[in-house]
Amino acid sequence: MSNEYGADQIQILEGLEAVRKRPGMYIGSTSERGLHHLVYEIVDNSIDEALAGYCDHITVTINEDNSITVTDNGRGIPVGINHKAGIPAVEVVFTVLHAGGKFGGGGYKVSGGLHGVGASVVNALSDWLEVTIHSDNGKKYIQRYERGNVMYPLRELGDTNHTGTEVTFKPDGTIFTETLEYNFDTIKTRLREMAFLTKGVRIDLKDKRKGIEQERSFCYEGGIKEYVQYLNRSKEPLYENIIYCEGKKNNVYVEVAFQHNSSYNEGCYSFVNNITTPEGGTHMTGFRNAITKTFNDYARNQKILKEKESNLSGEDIREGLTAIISVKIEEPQFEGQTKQKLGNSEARGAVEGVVSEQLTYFLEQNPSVAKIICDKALLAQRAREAARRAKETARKGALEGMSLPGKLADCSDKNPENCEIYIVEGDSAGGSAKTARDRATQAILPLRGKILNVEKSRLDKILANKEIRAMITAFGTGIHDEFDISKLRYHKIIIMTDADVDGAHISTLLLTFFYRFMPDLIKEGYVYLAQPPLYKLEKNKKVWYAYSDEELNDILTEVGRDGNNSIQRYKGLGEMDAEQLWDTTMDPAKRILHRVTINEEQESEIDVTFTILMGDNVEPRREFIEENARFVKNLDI
Ligand code: TTJ
Repeated sequence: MSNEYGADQIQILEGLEAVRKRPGMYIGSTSERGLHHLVYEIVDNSIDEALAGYCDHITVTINEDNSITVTDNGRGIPVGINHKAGIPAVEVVFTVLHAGGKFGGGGYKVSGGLHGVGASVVNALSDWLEVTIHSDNGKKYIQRYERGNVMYPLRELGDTNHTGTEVTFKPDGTIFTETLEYNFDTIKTRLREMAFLTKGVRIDLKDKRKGIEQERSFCYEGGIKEYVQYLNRSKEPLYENIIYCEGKKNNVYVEVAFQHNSSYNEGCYSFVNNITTPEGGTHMTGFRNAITKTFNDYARNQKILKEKESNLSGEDIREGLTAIISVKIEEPQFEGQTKQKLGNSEARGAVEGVVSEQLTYFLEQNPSVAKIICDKALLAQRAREAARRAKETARKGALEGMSLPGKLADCSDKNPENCEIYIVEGDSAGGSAKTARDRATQAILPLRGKILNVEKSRLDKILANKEIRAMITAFGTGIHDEFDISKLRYHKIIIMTDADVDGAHISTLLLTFFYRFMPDLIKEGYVYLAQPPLYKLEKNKKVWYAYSDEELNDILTEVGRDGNNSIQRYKGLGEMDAEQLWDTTMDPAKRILHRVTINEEQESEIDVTFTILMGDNVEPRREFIEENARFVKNLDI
């Protein structure tokens, strides 16, 4: 098959009616997430052009009316007549389903996961869409569509002195009924990721909406090497080099970059054709196999590992490792329930081969870096031994059922679906909560003081911590590989802390622990934050509670601002008696709970969020807090 693909090579499939009838089938959902997928879908086309080597500048504009404009300086979508369809190729791209993605070999198309469905899907789900092409024949062309329908034949608009494509679309409000408003930060994060994954391409993002105008620009000559540097920006790298391997095997193009930092967490992220694969897959397996084998071989050869010592485990080598694994493959197969796992077996061999070969060479050339990594892994191995013993004790305890923590006031109902556990800051608030609770369904676990920061401790120390052990035994699920959601003893885990900065900090420490040790607890929606009131207002023996300044104002407006008002600002949960605590924060009929969720598409950002908020590195922390008005940005609280 030749690499020249023009007007004729587009296969023609279905009509757009099906897309409008069942939009979820094509873009996952019609929520805010689906709305944003429209943008990525269009940008993917320009990225493909960049990967083909013909485009190095892409702009994305959020217009005042929440329509989106994407431009690139590529070759321009072909305007010649497609002979199968008898219409210009560009019209096929926008009106025929599946036309955009599969040109049949000759290039790595971004296609898979939830997107890769093609520009016609975006067109079908838009109120209107306009495409302008600066063709290499020196002419400019335009066409407009409304809800997928052609408004007029492709129109020539005179001369042009450059090439490129410009698309503007306005999502259809009858399809996207939840929201039509774009989120600058969401798009920003995705475009930054795309820029890291496509080295050398400049992506500009502009928000033109009144009052919130802003601009960002991303361009990384170093590609995924710079991505690793970015992910480690708030950490302490163990060596200067970012190790980089690149090559092509089995028709799979492989790129890997990594660097260790002084933390104890692994942050490895994998991509296929620029699409994130949160569940990994064959490319990730190939990478892991390669580094495990290569480091063990090296450590044995250099006698860093003594004859009697057992091999370093993969986990030991990945302690504190930040890595990006990016493969480009012609026909990616996605597996798993959510299609987020790469299945192509040739990718395993390709990554394993490229990494083993080039890493072996790198270690020979850089013995001091090799030594640092081996030493870190050896320490990890020893700590893991100690942790295994601690875990064993913890697990035995849990199995024998004798070890529910002493401070836990358990509920009497034994059906987890009915049960909730309140994790409460401080013994005094814990006491009130124990008095206030519904004993049948609500358990209370008071925690003393600040809880251990799991970002800064090794496993053995974490598992020796009393508060941590109390939570693990109370939940019943176990941790890490042994985590078993079916053993969860409460279907609501509710963090209840003071409504101040310290309370927020404790909530973050707890969420960090959950995220690192029992991530599915958060991912499957079992974790909540309670919202205690900020104010109590009394007037003529009647009582109101306000959960925000705004609400207090509303209540004051309603009851009148006069001398009979007595307003109390709660400084902490401890200031409420049991009855008040029940009324305001614990009564299932009245309380406000916020479910904690994770956006899996942005997991690399969550990791950074935790590190910045928890770390000692003051500068990025201040920057982060200044840049993000909301508390923990990537946990949608
Ligand atoms: C196709 O083969 C001939 C040369 O150009 C190729 C092409 O289609 N390039 C291309 C498409 N560049 N940019 C696009 C594109 C850009 C946007 C914003 C939207 C869409 C659907 C395609």
